[in-house]
Amino acid sequence: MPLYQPFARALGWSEGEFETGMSFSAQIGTLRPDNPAPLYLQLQQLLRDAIQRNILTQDDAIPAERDLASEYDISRITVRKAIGGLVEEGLLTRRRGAGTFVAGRVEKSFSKLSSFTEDMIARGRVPSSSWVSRLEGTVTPEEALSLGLSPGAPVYRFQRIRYADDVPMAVELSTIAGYCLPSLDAVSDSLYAALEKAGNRPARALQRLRAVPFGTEHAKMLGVDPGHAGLLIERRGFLRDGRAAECTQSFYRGDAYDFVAELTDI
Ligand code: 16G
Repeated sequence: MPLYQPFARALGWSEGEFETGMSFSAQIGTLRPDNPAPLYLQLQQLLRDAIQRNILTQDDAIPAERDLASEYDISRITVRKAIGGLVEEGLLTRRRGAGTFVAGRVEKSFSKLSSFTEDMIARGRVPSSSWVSRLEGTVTPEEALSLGLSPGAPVYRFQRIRYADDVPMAVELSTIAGYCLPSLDAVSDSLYAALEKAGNRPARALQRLRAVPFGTEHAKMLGVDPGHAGLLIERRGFLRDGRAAECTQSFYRGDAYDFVAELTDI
């Protein structure tokens, strides 16, 4: 079997050397017969370690199910269970018609006023959402202060679980000033697309970020254990004329994101 390309790259080997090298199991390791752990967990651990040690890096392909099954001499069901678990964890991602790949962390710019949908598309991931709630109401005293609205002013509240390639990445709770959207139903896949259509997409935002352990409810929505590391980003978005449009709390999975910012000396 030709040398698995990502490993060859990690070793700094050239193209030609791919052809003569080791098998996938020789690179990421083999299952140990004396290990009492179930085989699927052992295979998961080998893949997890290889990702942590950068033997497998973002966008590297994982060999096909039948190839892994024959190489490790295990059933395809065992391979499927191992890979499925890592896909659920967000370490691997399935691309329809192309195979399974190392998902990598999402790099999110801290200096660009982008939406979740735009962030994911820019990284070749497929964004989607599921609705937790979608409500019309009037401002709470806290929202009135943070959005600069008068008591009794109408607002829309949207709570969504956000996915990338079907892996849950974040839970978001957005409060939008009533004058920014024509109706509750105006928002389908992307909130910013709906705001843009209404001519009310935020042009400026203030953000703050802090580390939070996920509580039971958010952990359940994101398929992680309670206490799992999370990042809470609060964004307050303003229209070009200075009026506040959005106040959103985004709870991101800490293991899925890297936040990057460009700093200059001016
Ligand atoms: C991002 C924004 C959030 C905004 C959402 C709109 C951060 C920290 N937060 O998650 O404030 O409401 O995108 O996304 O970037 P959408 O247009 O895909 O619904």
